[in-house]
Order: sequence, then C-alpha cells, then structure tokens
Amino acid sequence: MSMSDSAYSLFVQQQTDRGIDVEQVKARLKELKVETPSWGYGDSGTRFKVFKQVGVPRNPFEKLDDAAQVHRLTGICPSVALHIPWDKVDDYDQLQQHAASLNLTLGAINPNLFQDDDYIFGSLCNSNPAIRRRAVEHMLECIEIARTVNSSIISLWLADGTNYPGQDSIRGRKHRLLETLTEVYQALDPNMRLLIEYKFFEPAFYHTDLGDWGMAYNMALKLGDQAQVLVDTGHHAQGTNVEQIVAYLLDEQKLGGFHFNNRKYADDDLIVGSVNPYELFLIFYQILDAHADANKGIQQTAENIAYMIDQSHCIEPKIPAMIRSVLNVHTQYAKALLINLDEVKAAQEKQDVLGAENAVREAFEFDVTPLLHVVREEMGVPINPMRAYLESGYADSIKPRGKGGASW
Ligand code: PSV
Ligand code: MN
Ligand code: MN
Repeated sequence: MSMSDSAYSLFVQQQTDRGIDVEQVKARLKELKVETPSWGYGDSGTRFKVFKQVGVPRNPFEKLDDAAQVHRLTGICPSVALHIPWDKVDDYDQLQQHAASLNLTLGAINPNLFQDDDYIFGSLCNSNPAIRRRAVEHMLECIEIARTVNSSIISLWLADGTNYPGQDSIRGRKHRLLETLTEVYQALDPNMRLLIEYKFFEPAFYHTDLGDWGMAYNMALKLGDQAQVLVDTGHHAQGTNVEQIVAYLLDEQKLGGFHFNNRKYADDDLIVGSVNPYELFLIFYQILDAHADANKGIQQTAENIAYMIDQSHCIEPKIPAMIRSVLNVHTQYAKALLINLDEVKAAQEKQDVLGAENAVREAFEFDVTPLLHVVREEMGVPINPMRAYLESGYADSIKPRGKGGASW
C-alpha cells in the first residue's frame, strides 16, 4: 500500500465513523461544474495599467484553446463565459464549433454596457431614451448570440449610477431600469435565464443603480421566474455576510449563480479562496444545507446554480491562475460536503451553540487532498492538475503568440 493509499483509507475510515458517505461525496465532487470566463485568459490590469503578458490569446478562439487546458486538467470546467463585444466574432456558429472540438460549450453571455462613450451617464438607466435604446439593442443582440451558441444564461452587470447628489433622479433611474429590463426579459426564450449582478460601488461612487442584492432581487422578482440574482463574491462592503445572502436567495428561489473571486478591500478580483477560503466553504455549507432540506421535502430547492469564476489575473500567469482558482473551489466544496448536517441540526435543536459551530468548522479542518486525488484518478484527470500543467509544455507552446493579446 502506498502512502497515498493509506492516507485515503484512513480518510474513508475517519469519515465513515463520522457518518459521512464518502462514495456520495465523491459523486458530488465529480458532478461539480465551474464555468471559466473568457476574459480571465486575456490581458488585464488595474485601473492604472493593463499589463501585457507573453502568450496571451489574441482572439476568442485562442481564449477557448486556453480554457480547454483548464478543463482537460481539472475535469470540471466544461463551459466558458463570453463577454460581448470583447469576444465579438463574425461567425458565432464557428466559435461554438471550435468550442465543441475542444470538448467545451459556450456558457453565460455577458453584455458590456460600460465601455462606450455613449454610456458616460449610464446605459439602461440613462435619462436619454436614445442611449437606453442602444443598451436594450445590445442586450437583445446578446440574447441572439446566446441562441446561436446554445447558451441559456445572460449575465447582466450594470455599471450605471451617479457620482454626485442630484446628478439624476434615483427613482427615475429605477423606473427606467424596470422598463428597459422588461423589454429584455420578454425577449428571452423559455429556457433562458437573466442573472442580475449587483455591486455596491465602482465605477459610480455616489449611488449605483443596482447597489446590493436587495435591489437585484427586487428587479428579478418584478421581472419573473426567469430572472434571478447573480452573487459576485467581490461585490460587497467589508464585513457583509455573503453566506446569509446566499441562504436568503436560495430560500426565495432567486439564487441564479455566482461570480467567484476573492477580495480584501473592494472588487479586487483575486483568486477565489486565496484570502478567505472559509467564506467559500460557508457559502457551500448554505447551499448543501438548503439542498438537504429540499431532498427531505422541507423546502423547495434552487437547482441550476451557475458557478462561474470572474477574476482578473493581472500579475500572475493566466492559465495556472485559473487552475488554482478551480482547485480552490473544488477543495472548499469537498470540505463542505464533509459537514454532518444531521449533527448540526441536532445541536441547533438543543440550542447547543458550541456543538453546532464545531460540527460546521470540524469539516473545514480535514485534509481533503487524499480524497481529491482519488476523485481525479477516477475522473481520468491528473491528480495534481497544477503540476501537470507546469510540466505540460503548454506555456512554452503559446509563447509564439507574443505580447499584445486580447485585453479588456
Ligand atoms: C464587474 O466588476 C464584473 O464583476 C462584472 O461581472 C463584469 O462583467 C466583470 O466584472 C468583468 O469586468
Ligand atoms: Mn462579476
Ligand atoms: Mn466585479
């Protein structure tokens, strides 16, 4: 028996003794899907500078080539989100075929309503009807692209807001947003979802039209069942309990998906799980807890949560940074799957505060490396995807692309 075999046997014994069904945990780990963003493969930077790296994709086709490496090595990233017009191509059929040839599908379509001079005072909320029209037309174009590439998700992040008191009517903008989004919503096919993102500031600093989950939720509620909220983990004020937002939205059937990243101060777009892995673990705890209740018929569940990464790797190489992110998500999900939810419930019923907290935290403290190695072995991917990437020679093979690739 090798060291790793014995570590895994010990792990299985330990978890079985705690009442955890390891085979079920493994099955769920194999089912997890994390979408990676096309823009995470391109050049990016801070608001002060875009740093150019060697080997960065020059077009959406090459972005998919890189995303395919992440899926090939991790086995859980079969789809790629597009941002339009960053990923504008003449022929979306061809892009989809390229994705299929790489064993990928095209995922969420992200409209871009923030990088045009016309949008200086906002897009869907702009007081100028001609600009609002333009923004709606862009959303409709994105729905059409989604149709062409077989995607069922439109992810909307709205940069709209104001910088000064009195600059525009906050209520007026709210009314305009409902009006424009209603037109967009009505254009969705029945299988499509509109996921509405929020962010508490930036680029607007006085008020943001969709400044928090409550505003996104209210919009989604008014629009209908095909509209849900997208939680970008980096879009909250310091100290916000993101897990509570997740639990609340889940319970209201309005949690559409995530943009995973990590933050220290603002919308830092750092590698998910790099600063606060416990938060990610606790997010998964809420999701698993809600699903467990749903399985017992205690509540309805929100299936179909779109797990997506939204990061900018400015100072680190793009592909390994994405692999690191995906591995971090898989690790925290694995840990959350080790929470004995019955034990937590029993402690809750007795109002045993320390017992309940312990039942949650204990799962976080296990080393899930042996488990993930076995899961990867069974999935037919390298047990150490990062090492496999570094040894693959892919980074050298893309160097001829040179500097000056696609950037946002
Ligand atoms: C905005 O900060 C955001 O989180 C939105 O999701 C954008 O589409 C994305 O980042 C890319 O800049
Ligand atoms: Mn985002
Ligand atoms: Mn963001």
